[in-house]
Amino acid sequence: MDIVAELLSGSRRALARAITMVENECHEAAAMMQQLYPRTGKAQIIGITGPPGAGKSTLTDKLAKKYRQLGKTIGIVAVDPTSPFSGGAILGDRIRMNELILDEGVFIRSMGTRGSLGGLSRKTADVVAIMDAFGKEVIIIETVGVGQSEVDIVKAADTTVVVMVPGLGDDIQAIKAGILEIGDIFVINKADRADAERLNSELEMMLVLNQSELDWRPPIKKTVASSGSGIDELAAAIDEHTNYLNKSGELERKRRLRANNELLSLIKEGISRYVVNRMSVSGQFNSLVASIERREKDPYTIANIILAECLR
Ligand SMILES: Nc1nc2c(ncn2[C@@H]2O[C@H](COP(=O)(O)OP(=O)(O)OP(=O)(O)O)[C@@H](O)[C@H]2O)c(=O)[nH]1
Ligand SMILES: [Mg+2]
Repeated sequence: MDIVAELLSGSRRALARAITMVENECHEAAAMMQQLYPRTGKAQIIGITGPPGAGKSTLTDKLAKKYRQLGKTIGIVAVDPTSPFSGGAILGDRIRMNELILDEGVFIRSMGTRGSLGGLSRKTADVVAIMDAFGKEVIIIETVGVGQSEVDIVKAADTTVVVMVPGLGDDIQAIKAGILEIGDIFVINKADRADAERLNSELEMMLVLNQSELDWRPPIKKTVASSGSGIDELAAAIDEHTNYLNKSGELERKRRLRANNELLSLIKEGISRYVVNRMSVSGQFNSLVASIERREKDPYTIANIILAECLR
């Protein structure tokens, strides 16, 4: 039986193997994704991001348990753009989900960069798609915040939860504009610590200043993930956001934008690869780069000439 058939019949081993194929940029991965794609689009996808040690894994663990109680099956992808390790290597340390690992209804996978940050967000999206096709009803992407990379990674999510903690010093400095824009829900975790109130009011102010035209006002939820306090309220806020996405047509818009970006980036990659392959045989590409570097030519003109040539 081929991997797609095995995966669709519910084999966890096939699921693990399919993910490894995507991670290793296996030759056959593209053909597999082509077959799986029509079966995706059913899962509820939640992104959880925030600074290192904010309690993302603890929250993910508690949320996953909550969804399990509701009878839903779960996929968890823990993405660490700062780590070269993948698979099971960091499960023990960074993912505090030991009980979940024993639950047949939960599939956990961690991903690192394997040396290159490029492509990590695409791979994450592919892993989510594989879990979706497998039939996971809720998929949680946990990613540690290191700037643009986590913003790209959580773009695969329908609902993004940004986790913050009090007492990190210059709290508000750490709330980068990009983070405010991607947050559908904000969580102040470790709300048992001093300064939680201060962070709350600072964040409230930032959100008012940053209001979008959307009808959704990102709520702020306080949690103590380690004790489970506030988890029900967080799950309720996620539900509310899901309802909002469905009713307002925003889910469709979000997914259309995602499809649009995905298609464009594949086209860009394809054209770049084609051009570079064709022109590097003769050494032409390198000599053009060199002439731009010497300021004999400008990149705008050269790019236009090359594009005109290859789209002719
Ligand atoms: N006091 C307190 N500690 C917490 C809370 N939530 C998590 N912790 C602790 O904070 C530490 C880090 O928690 P994790 O869940 O691993 O945090 P993380 O954001 O997943 O960390 P990375 O994946 O390494 O970025 C652990 O020791 C948790 O037990 C909380 O609400 N209050
Ligand atoms: Mg973690």
